[in-house]
This record gives sequence, structure tokens and C-alpha cells, in this order.
Amino acid sequence: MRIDLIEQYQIHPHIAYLALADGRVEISLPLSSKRLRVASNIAFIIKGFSPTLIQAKEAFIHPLGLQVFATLVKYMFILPADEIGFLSSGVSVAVKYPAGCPMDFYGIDDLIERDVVLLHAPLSTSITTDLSVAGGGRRVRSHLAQMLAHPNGLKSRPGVLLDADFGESLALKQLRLFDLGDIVFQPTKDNVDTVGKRVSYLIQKITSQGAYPVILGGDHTLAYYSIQALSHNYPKLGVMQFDAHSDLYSVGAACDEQLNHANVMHWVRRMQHVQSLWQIGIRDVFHQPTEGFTLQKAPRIQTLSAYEAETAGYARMYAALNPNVPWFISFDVDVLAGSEPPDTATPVLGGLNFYSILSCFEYLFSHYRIIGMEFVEIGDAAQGAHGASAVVARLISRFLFSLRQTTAIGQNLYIPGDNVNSFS
Ligand SMILES: [Mn+2]
Repeated sequence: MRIDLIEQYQIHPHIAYLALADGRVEISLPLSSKRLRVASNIAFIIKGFSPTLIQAKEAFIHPLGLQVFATLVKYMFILPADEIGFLSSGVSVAVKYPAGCPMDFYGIDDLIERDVVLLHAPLSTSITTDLSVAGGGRRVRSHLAQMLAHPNGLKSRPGVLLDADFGESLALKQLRLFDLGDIVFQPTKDNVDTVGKRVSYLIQKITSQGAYPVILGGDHTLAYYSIQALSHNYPKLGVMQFDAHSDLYSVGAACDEQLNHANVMHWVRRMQHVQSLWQIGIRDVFHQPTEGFTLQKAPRIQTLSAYEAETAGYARMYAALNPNVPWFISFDVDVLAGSEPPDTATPVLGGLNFYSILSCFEYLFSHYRIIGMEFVEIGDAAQGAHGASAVVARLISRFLFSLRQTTAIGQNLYIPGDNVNSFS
């Protein structure tokens, strides 16, 4: 991880110190796996910094030396002053049943290009009555984890993932799917912006390694943080939004100025790096007030409605998508045909059918550079085999297959017994 030093820092307010038998001191942070062993004089200097004081970087570098300072910044013992509000509680926490290989924040350093990193962001501005979408991403993770799990629960054994729809086999050791866990959310302390900033921070780190984030929401407000964060590595980006709603709602009231899951695409469409925004599966019918509004052209926004996609297909969109920019997929599960609670909280009649979406994704994965995806508005409740979280897990599985070397299964079968080659 490259560290760009900025001007002002603060010491982490919750460093724990443990004196070791060899005279050194182990320092650690809550919710962090990283423990550093430092000389007692260094620990003494660190303890002396006031956690409430913002100081110039020289005030830290002078007593500690540049190398120790940079290490303490890298491992978050010293934090950039303007980031302390969302970093001091940590950024993500490991989960008990990860999908793929569990990874902590510091593992991001070791990612290589085209690695896929899963994270769940329990971020929500929606006022929900019965069904929350804040934690719905966890449902997708458990589907994926089950899909990948050894049938006898064994870990780290050789195996392949067989995809019967596509007749493909993928060696699990090639998968390179890493699970960062859940973004830290402390209900009593955090708001949407704190959680959103943690997401942005992680996406910047992940994409600067050339790896691809797959973010599970949360509601669609997530797009504001995720797509903004992508600008650091992608000065030109296309966005494909699969959604029943345009999320461009304006009602002519004060809430139009406040970011929420129904107006988030107004923020996205204004982002400099977003060259094109395709809205796919849109089908809502609603009353738009006109008093106090002007009707303007929005040339960067294009639409493939659910009606067009399901009756005429996706060809018009494929012909128009620019293959020379990287694309990010922002997927609201209410785009799916038949999505009702508990799959999602805001269902709309109609929608895209599973195989129609699956074939669209196959086309996108093979013709365009998809540099990440997010899936939002997933209901946090048990869903059936055809539920939104099952669909999302399936789409993610195809992303993984598309990035790796796969083998055609053909007429081959795995038959119990030792490999015959071992006898020859
Ligand atoms: Mn949406």
C-alpha cells in the first residue's frame, strides 16, 4: 500500500499497550488484527501524543523517525486528521462464514489485478416499516458461501466449481475471491455518511491494487459513495444501473436536496468521471410534479426499459455501450421480475427475468471491462431458492467464472475412487 503523506494527523484514541517480557511493548487497536511490537522508548513517545490534538506530520516524524511514523500510519495507529471520524472505529469486521477467503484490511496490500473482494455495507437511508434492506447483503454472502463450500464441510481441499448451466469447471484454488467482511456500523455513533466513507476508503484501496470490489448493500445510497470512490482510479467510467426505479426522483420539497436511495442518481449523474449512465429495467409509473421544475436534456443518461429488454432484447444497448471505458454495475434487486418482499422493500410490477439478466451479464462480462459491482435493496429476511439473494449470488458466480480460466465439462463425470493416474 502506497502511503501519500498529508499534512495533519492525530494519534488513534484507543491504542492498547501490552508490556512484553523482552522489554518491548505490543500495541494494538480494537477490532484490528494488527499488532505491532515496538521498543519501549517508541511506545513511550506514542503514549505521549494527545489523542485530541491535531498535529502537523513533522510533530510525529521528528520524535519517531519517518519509517516508524509511516508504519504507524499504515497500520492506523496514527490517522489522517480528516479521516479520524470514520477510521478510528476500524473499517471492516470479519464474519463467521465468509464467502471465499477471509481477508482483513491489511490483506488489501497483497491483492493483485482482477482479484475480487466482497464486502457488505449495512448502509440505509430508507425509512422502513416491516422489511429492512440494511443487512440484506448478508443473505447473498451466505448463498455464495454455500455454493463454494465443500460438501463435507472440509476446508482447503482440492476441488472444482461445476457450473451446469454453462458446462464449465473452475478450480477453486484459482477463484481469488476475498471476503473483507462487514463494514463497521455502530448504530449509536455512526450515520450513513460515516459508513459510506468507510466504504469509499476501502474501494479506493481495493481498486488501487487493480482488484474488483463487489459490494453488498444496504440501500441504493451506497452508489453515491462507491461510484465517487471509483473516480480515484477510473477518471472515466461508465455506470450500468439495473433498477425498477430511475432513482432520479424529485418531488419539489426540501428532501430533494438530501441524498437518499430514491434520488441518488442525481448525485451520480453530476459526477465528472461518469461518462455514461445506462438505466436498465426501469418501469415505474408515477406522478412527477412540474411546478417549479424545468424539463432539461440529460444526454449522459440512457435507458433500456424493462419492457424493451423483455420484448425486444438488449441489442440496442449493446450497440451503444462504449467498450473503451471501464464499467461499474449498480444493481438494485427490485429490477427482478416477481421481486416482492421479502426479496426487496420497494417492488414494482413487471421486471427482468432471471435468464434474461443472466444472458445480459454473460454478454457484459465477455465484451466489456467490468471493474466492480454493487447489489442493493436486498431484503434482510429469509428468501426462497428463487429469491433476490440467490439471483445475486448466481450473478457474482458468473463474474468469477468470467475472470478465470475455465474448462469445458463436456461428457466428463467425477466418479468415486482414486485418480487412475496414481496407479500408472
Ligand atoms: Mn434503486
